[in-house]
Amino acid sequence: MTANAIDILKAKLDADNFARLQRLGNARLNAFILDSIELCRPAEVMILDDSPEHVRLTREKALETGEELPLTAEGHTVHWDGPADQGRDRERTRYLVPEGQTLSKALNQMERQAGLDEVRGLLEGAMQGRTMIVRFLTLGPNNSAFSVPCVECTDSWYISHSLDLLYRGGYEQFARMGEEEEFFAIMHSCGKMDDRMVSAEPDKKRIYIDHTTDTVYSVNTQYAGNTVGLKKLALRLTIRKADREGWLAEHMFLMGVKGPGGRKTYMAGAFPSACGKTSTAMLPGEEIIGDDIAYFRAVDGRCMAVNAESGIFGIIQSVNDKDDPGIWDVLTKPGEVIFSNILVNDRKPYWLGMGQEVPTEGENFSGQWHKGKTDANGAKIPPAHKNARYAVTLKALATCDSELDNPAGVPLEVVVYGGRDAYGYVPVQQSFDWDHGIVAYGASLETETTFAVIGQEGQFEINLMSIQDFVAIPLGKYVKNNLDFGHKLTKRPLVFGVNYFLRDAQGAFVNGVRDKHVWIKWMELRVHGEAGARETPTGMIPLYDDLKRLFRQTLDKDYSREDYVNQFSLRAPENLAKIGRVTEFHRAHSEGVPEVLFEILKQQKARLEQAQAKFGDRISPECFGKK
Ligand code: GTP
Ligand code: SPV
Ligand code: MN
Repeated sequence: MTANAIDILKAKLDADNFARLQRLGNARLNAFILDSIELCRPAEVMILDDSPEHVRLTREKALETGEELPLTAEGHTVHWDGPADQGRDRERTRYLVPEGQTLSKALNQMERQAGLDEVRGLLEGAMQGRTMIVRFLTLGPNNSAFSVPCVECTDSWYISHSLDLLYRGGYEQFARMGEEEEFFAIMHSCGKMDDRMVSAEPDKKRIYIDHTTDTVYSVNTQYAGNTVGLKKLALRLTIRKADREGWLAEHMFLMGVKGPGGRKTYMAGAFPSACGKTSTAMLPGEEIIGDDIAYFRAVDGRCMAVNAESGIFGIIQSVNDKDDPGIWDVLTKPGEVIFSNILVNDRKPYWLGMGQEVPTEGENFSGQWHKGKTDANGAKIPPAHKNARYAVTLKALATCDSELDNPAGVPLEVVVYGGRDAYGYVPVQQSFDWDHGIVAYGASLETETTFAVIGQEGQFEINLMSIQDFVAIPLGKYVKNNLDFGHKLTKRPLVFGVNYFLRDAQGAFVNGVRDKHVWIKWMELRVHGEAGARETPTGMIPLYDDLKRLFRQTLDKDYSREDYVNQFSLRAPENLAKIGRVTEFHRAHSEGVPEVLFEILKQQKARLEQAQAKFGDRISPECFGKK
């Protein structure tokens, strides 16, 4: 088939579309597109380049088909996903592995051929009566060692529109590149849709990833995390590519933090879904490069970082003008925004925690909604979904960093790990060195599950480096790659652990949502040797005087010594129990993990036991010496 795919395509495409494809001259690409056409049987095929006309066409078609509805503000639209399609679907996302292979015990996987038969069976004829749209994009900046070309065939104009907002156009990259260059291919169909243009057969939702051909299949779903293949689906392929090529692909934000004298220090941070990446990267006064996926390469002994994406698919719940003035502006003024799964009343968008009264009726993900409406199980349906989101291009934000598209990336000085850890770690601490940070904060990350993933909320689990769902190599190898990466660097980023979700004995959060700004300012000073620390068994914590000054400077707030003691006291039994769980997890799941991981955990345990013997279960930060 490969040899004459282009001839067969010539008969299936009109002259303009064929010319655009032929210009790319790529046999594997032609074979993939032909396969998509023959399998999904669309009524027509459109090969889009990144021209303004095609971008405009996509926007118009999304409205014309009803996949998006216009809102009052110019450029604003809303898209609905079905009630059973409101987040990433862990259960129905599977990694296909050839018989006899197993990638990682923690990864949701199945036998390749059975998976292909199943998902390709569901895709058969799935695009009948619709247009198949072919889009070319790149992950990472164009013209860069970081660029990963991707092609997505989809029958959704909403997905095509989202791709424009979230990624860099890649048609010219495909035209430039040689035939041997690797690219990722995504085949997606919404499947049968109802009259609200919502995928109607959620039971037949499947998202399968075939790493042997770098291909993703997605069907009977629309939620962007399951369908915009360049997000977490491609991340599972990128992690393997990075493993082969000696770099890192991470679930991390990337930002520039301002320091004294106008300097800027680049930081990246991994928090699980709905645990604060976007809200950190958008802190007022700082500059954002990315909020979800970052790539790192060692170049001349430095860690250079880029954002894989160029837009934001962000959680809208709790976005308000006080805490998030930057994105609030974008969401309330004319400009291109796709809202999803919010409440619409009188063609205006509303969401939970927006700091304004939300109407008692309107349209939401459940259809026509009124206060008190219940679902099939009798549970009250909220006005907007917790995982309602917005899609915007990063350049819409006034604080978008000018280095966003720099093919060389930015020099990284700080790596941060954090999760929803109600009882263990202090709000911020610095590791003793790279290995300690990777092990004690990254590989020990424990978190409560959230609404961003379909399933039960509030379950405690280990989610190493916040990326565990996507790690398509053995977990031990992934940890080793992170450890090794630091050793390739002559100037290693400092590693910090944060915990925005620590609770007191009554269950209340011990910090406010803006406090994170002080923590990152402290990290910035630590990079430049301008703040002190106390050495505790789990890491280096800030001095009260530095925080007091930073709370005043950054938030114009008082910071009392009581707050400091309450937030930064070491909870010895909780931390010891954590080490037990983490050690057990890695013994069971991290095949091939370097022995140094267990050694570092053992040393931390010994330090904790010693401190506990001397000071008791709950140890005031002031018991620990300054360093
Ligand atoms: P994904 O886009 O799913 O990868 O998530 P994210 O990590 O970018 O999460 P985001 O920053 O959008 O935060 C998600 C949720 O965490 C929101 O509902 C916020 O209100 C809440 N949140 C963020 N920061 C804090 C904080 O400092 N304290 C508390 N209690 N909640 C926070
Ligand atoms: C996440 O869940 O980590 C997200 C949103 O960033 S999704 O597109 O679903 O991956
Ligand atoms: Mn994410």
